[in-house]
Amino acid sequence: MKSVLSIQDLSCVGRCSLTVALPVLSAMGCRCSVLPTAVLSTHTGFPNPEVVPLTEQISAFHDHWDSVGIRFDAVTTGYMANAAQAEEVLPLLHDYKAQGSTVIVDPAMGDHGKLYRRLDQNHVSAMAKLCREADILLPNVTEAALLTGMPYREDMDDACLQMLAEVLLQTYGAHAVVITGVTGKDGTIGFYGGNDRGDLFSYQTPVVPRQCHGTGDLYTAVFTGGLMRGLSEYDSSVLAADFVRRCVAGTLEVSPHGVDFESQLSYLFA
Ligand code: PXL
Repeated sequence: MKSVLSIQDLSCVGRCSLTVALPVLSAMGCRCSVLPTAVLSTHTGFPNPEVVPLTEQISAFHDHWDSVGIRFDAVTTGYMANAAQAEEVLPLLHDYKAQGSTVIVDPAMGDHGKLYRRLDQNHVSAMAKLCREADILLPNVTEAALLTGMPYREDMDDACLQMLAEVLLQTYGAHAVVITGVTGKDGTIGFYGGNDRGDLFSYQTPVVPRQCHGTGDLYTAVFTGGLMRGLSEYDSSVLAADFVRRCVAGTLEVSPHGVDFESQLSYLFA
């Protein structure tokens, strides 16, 4: 059984980050371990959450796992509560990568052209350092723009997306980059990606016109599960995009509680 470590916050209410990664990766047959970098009463889409950062615990947990010889096939990162957390996660990614783990970084820090609440430019710089450790980078269009300094546009054409993907590959040195949440022409949504072998790839599926919270976290979890099954980056991305679409379509009420993925989990079983 493949083992995955998911490093991100535990938002107690609101279906994102670890409360999505854990059930999805379990459904996909992975042994999923977690490193909660912070505990929040809700994600930051709700007003005024209570936030308990666990910044000092990050290296302590890592040291303990090291001392008892714990290893992971893949290590994934997502939202960090502040820039200091990303700095703390950096040596951990470096070590696990050196031990042969596949490092997947979702630089979760914004959407629709804006940073999430409570985050600032320091956060972007700290996340950029994490991205340098990534084997695979999974930004959405907003994050790709923030990480490259290129202007954000809702409707990027293929030439623009190709440039974004190539600049990300060159700047961060990942083996593959998949830009998610790419809006296509005629009501479609999908991804645009590339890898260090020079392949470029994209995929579009009819959009379900609802803005749901936590879809990026869902995407990263399914993508990781796909990769652990031995699927290519492209096939893992298609699996993730189709699954997110299915969940959004099945979500009856758009709310900060995210998408109703639970009733769809059986589609991820082997
Ligand atoms: O889904 C991204 C995410 C994760 N965790 C927390 C968030 C957000 C987005 O707002 O606030 C705490």
